[in-house]
Amino acid sequence: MADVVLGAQWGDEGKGKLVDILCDDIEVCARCQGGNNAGHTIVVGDKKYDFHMLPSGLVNPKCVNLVGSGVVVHIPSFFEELSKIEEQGLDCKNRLFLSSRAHLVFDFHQRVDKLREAELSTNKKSIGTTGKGIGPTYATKVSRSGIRVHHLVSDEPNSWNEFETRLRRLVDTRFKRYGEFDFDVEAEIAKYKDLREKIKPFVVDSVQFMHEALEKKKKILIEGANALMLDIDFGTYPYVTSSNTGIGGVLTGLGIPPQSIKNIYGVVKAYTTRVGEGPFPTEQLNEVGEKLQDIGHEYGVTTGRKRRCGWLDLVVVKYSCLINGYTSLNITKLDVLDTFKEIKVAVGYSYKGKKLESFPEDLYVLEKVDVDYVTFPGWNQDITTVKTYDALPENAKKYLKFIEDFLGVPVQWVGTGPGRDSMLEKR
Ligand code: 2SA
Ligand code: GDP
Ligand code: MG
Repeated sequence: MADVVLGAQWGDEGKGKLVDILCDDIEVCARCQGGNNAGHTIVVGDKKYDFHMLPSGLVNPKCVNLVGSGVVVHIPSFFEELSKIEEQGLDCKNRLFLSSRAHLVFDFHQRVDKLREAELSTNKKSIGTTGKGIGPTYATKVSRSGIRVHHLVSDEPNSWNEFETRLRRLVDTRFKRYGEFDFDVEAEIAKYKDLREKIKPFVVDSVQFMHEALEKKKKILIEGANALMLDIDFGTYPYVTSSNTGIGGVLTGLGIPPQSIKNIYGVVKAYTTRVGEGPFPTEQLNEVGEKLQDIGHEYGVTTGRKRRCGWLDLVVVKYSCLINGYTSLNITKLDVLDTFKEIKVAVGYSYKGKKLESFPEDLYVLEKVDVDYVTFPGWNQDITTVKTYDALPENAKKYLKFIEDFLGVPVQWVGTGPGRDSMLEKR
């Protein structure tokens, strides 16, 4: 059976930390979607690891890791990230694998990502992407002109010529669309001739890989990237990423049956953050937002951008629960609220004076909703040293109980600091 960790808001909830803690007991950790737009930080003692495309299970030396078929992979970044964590002391030999069906991100996809953003910015409509070529790669995938890992590594006769032809054709279509931007396709082809040999030992048929792991009853953990509100179908479209970041992406990105999934852990930050553009009803463009940003060190792991901050929005998280069916929750970064005298939580939206019954799909409406808040007294106490859930201040427990009751999903863990030890499990 497999357990799943998913982000319940707009990302950066602290998924990496939970994955790392769970991986203590896990044999296989798999990524199913996204690419190196993700940024999962793991703090172990005085070491800090930043994962982007590789699974966070690599921190546990006994855990085997898979980059699944739903992930889009920029191979130079794959090796860069691998070297970085190996330099930090992680031995990843023979325990990192890449799906042969994963689509490749090329440098031109990254160029196109930026060109498209520049084009949109003339109407003030840019998405605020990470510039990692994620959208353009999923676009080529869906338009059936993408290039997959097996196209690169195949030893079939003529396969290399086919790879070259595909790449030239793809770049040509982008030149036609955006004009001849500075990109040397022949140099890219030469680079991939080397990368082809280097990547081969990592490549597996991931359907077979996952099937065997399930059959051998291995303990599997699936690490979601980004979060539900960035889902291409259910997020705040078009201010989303280009993959299914919800539970659907777990199945389509790994090719496993739904019955193989046991627990679905939703990771919820005790407040809300968002990077990039798009509506954010509980955003606090004032000293509250600045305080959250400052105490929570809310900066993008991949781009270094400041994250926008606001109060916890339970309308968002409830919607996320409906879609992902979380079996339990990890409330993270509760310690960031330690010094707030009052803490607000959004519990409803109204539009033109009428309460909305469901999460609006229309951003025009979402941008204009009035938010109904419930206000809680703070606990004005440092909780980073608290060792058990029961020992949390009463006001903190009331806050957590309200979240649990509102969502109808149990809180299983509470994060009280960035380190591995700063996680309280409710028993
Ligand atoms: P993209 O690059 O096409 O996926 O961008 C589309 C939108 O998705 C958002 N997005 C993210 N939001 C939060 N965290 C992400 N990862 C990094 C992190 C972000 C960073 O962990 O901090 O470093 O800036 C992430 N990746 C994509 C993005 O902001 C766009 O709104
Ligand atoms: P992810 O993308 O969901 O894995 O989250 P990120 O790694 O992008 O951002 C979460 C940040 O918060 C990281 O810097 C974590 O080290 C940190 N973090 C995680 N949990 C906690 C917590 O409970 N308290 C505090 N103070 N920091 C945390
Ligand atoms: Mg992140």
